[in-house]
Amino acid sequence: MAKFIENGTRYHLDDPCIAPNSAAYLWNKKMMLHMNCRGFAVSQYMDPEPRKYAHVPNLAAQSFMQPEQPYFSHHPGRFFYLRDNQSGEMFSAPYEPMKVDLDRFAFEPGLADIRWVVEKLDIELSIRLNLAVDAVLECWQVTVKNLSSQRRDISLIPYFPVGYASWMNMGGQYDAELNAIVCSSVTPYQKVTDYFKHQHFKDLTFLSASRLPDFYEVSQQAFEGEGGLHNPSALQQGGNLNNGEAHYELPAAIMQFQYNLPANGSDVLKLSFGPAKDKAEIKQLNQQYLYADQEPQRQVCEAYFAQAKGCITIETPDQQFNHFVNHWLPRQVFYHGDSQRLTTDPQTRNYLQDAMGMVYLKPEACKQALLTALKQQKFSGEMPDGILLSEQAELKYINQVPHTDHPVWLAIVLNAYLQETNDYSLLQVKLGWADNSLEQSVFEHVSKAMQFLCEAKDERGLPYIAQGDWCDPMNMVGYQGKGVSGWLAEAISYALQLWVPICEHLGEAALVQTFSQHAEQLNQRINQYFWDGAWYGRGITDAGKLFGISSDKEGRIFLNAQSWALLCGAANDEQKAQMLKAIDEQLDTPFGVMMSAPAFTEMRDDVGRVTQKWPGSAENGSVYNHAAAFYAASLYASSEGQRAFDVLRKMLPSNQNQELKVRGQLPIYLPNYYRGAYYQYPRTAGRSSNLFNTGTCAWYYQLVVEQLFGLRGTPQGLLLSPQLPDDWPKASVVREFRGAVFSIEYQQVNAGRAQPLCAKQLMSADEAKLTITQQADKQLLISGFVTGERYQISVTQALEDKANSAKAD
Ligand code: CEZ
Repeated sequence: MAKFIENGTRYHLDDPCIAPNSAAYLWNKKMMLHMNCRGFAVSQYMDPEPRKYAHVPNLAAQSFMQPEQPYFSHHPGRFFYLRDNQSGEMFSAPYEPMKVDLDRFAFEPGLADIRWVVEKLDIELSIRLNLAVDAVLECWQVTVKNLSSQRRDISLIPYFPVGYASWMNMGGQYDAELNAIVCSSVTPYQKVTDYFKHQHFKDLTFLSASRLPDFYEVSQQAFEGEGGLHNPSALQQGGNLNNGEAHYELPAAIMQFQYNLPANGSDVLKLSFGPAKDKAEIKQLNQQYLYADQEPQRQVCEAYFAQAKGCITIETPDQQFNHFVNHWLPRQVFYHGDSQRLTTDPQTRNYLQDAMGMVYLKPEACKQALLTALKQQKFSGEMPDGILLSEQAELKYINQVPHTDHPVWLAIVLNAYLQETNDYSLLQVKLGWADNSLEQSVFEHVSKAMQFLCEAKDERGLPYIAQGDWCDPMNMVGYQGKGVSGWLAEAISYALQLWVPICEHLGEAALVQTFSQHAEQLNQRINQYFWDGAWYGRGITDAGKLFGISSDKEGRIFLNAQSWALLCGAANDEQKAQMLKAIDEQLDTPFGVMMSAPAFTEMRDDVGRVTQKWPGSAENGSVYNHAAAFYAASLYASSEGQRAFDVLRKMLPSNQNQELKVRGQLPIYLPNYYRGAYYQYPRTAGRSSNLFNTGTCAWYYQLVVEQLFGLRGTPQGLLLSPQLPDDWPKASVVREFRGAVFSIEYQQVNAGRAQPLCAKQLMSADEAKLTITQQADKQLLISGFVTGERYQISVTQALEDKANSAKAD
């Protein structure tokens, strides 16, 4: 049975066929590896742009990370053949390429490594993979164990295909001095200038071993022969590898190690796999990682992943949720915040939201990201489409397409930072602009961004969409310069409302006035132009057509337009009830809430590229988790805690085989989407993209901390306003906040309590006393705490009160 093990820090999947594409990921600041349970791998490293060192067998364009990554029999991977030399019987681990039915299979991704245990023919292979922390290098350790009571003569054959690196030059051979198979290539180019640009490229891919191989092969074709990867010719009839080389032939790093193991005997083999510029670099990497004592490296690696620790540890009746929130969610948040998704020009909205996640792990990282972003702001207040992270970086792909939402995220992220840290001094930090050296404060920068948003509007006072807003591929609503975004109107209103209290805090009365007024006007216009009777439309096209409305056959309703109407307060109670009903009826599914429905099945050229995506995939009506997280945020903001939790909870697959099968993903990360089009394409509905790049995790973390457990910072202290699901009688958390530690026990009681929410400090003799004051019905303020202290609080909430909150039927 699939489950969490080791106190939730590791997952265990016991069948490679339940969710064949399920995977785990490892990364360091220089590389990323997406490792599938059956052995297929997608890896890339930064140089400075993303590059590969193991390729598919034909030349593919370098591209950004793709959802629903397809694997095929010759897909790059890391595989181990095992042959009993007496009987000739073979199997491969982890499962591919032979796909032999195994006696035991365990795929066990941990926080800092990935492990497999495979058993067949009375041989056990334990495989462990981690990445070097400071190099582009995979460190493998394989333990071969004879489980039988007889001596065994066996061959272990690691097979690491390197693939088609270049049409100009590629090959490979065994290098005795390095004890490595070294494959070389020349990255193809045609412009002379590229020759110079490519000088630093790591065009070698190597596999070095801690032990001399008995035989090796570098030509994939020679290895495979007529038998194919399922039964390679080179290993048939007890044959051994031919010590062949690859001369402008597909290279693969294949070594054969002979073992003569006594009963219960075992042996350990270490391997390093990765790219290098030259032999000297391979030598150095071998010394540092392969031959050196592994313990210190292992500790460095664990220390790196240990930074992925958030500000809350939870204990609820939902064990799977606990493991996810305590370990895997902060890990994913940290991955985004620390690696910038392995891009050199992250989209501005992604960069800022990823930084928002870091607020709860390492606020300093968020601060630095904000400063980096603001230095690239234009003097007009406009934000660029992407943030350049190095001098050589350039805006690529989607960042060359104008989107109009970027400034919005500044207020959202800065607000989160201030709430958590109370570090208002950040607002006074001065910095220049992309096109003007005048140094102005962070406060002035963001106010200008808000001003810019207020001004980029048409004659109705609605914000232009240009070639997209949050929804990247919604590129033809306004490409002629007229179309507007309903969602953006709401998002601007919301951002302004977050910014106003900050202006107030700084005593900027004139700005308070301007921005509040603009937000109010926007809310009124949102109702005037976008309300369609039971929900809000998504935008108005260049030709003046409102879309995302009941008369549309496809794309009738868009979730974001509803969520943000709640967030910005444009919707009144009656509208809210109607919207929730429409969402329940048209968007909700067992796998989460879809982003729009019905999914487009044909191009709508006044909406754009989004309508050309496969119905139910990505932005075309999938359960797009980032949008679902916005929805959850809007539900919490309007006191719909139970619904909000249901939305969050549905983002995680359960451990049941049936569910793992449908989702095709383990509950160790949030994917950017699950297939939607629930009514149109029921067979594929729920299938995960298995893409772990997503703004969802930052929002999810924030919602858990600030809304679910209701522990949000204010200038005065810690605001307590939980919204626990009804079926949790008890829960407890440890929350680190501004240098103090709060252990909080929650209890939900049924009847007859006068107060909907009350809290008291549980004190030991030497403890300093907190002040807990009632703010509103369901809000208490905790103040008077001291840095470095620990406090215990007990919170009681009345359930009956919650039952009265609005619920659409
Ligand atoms: O990319 C994401 C973007 O990284 O799509 C989100 C957007 O808010 C994020 O900034 C919603 O549009 O077709 C495209 O260009 C898409 O934009 C995708 O690349 C999309 C993918 O789902 C990848 O994560």
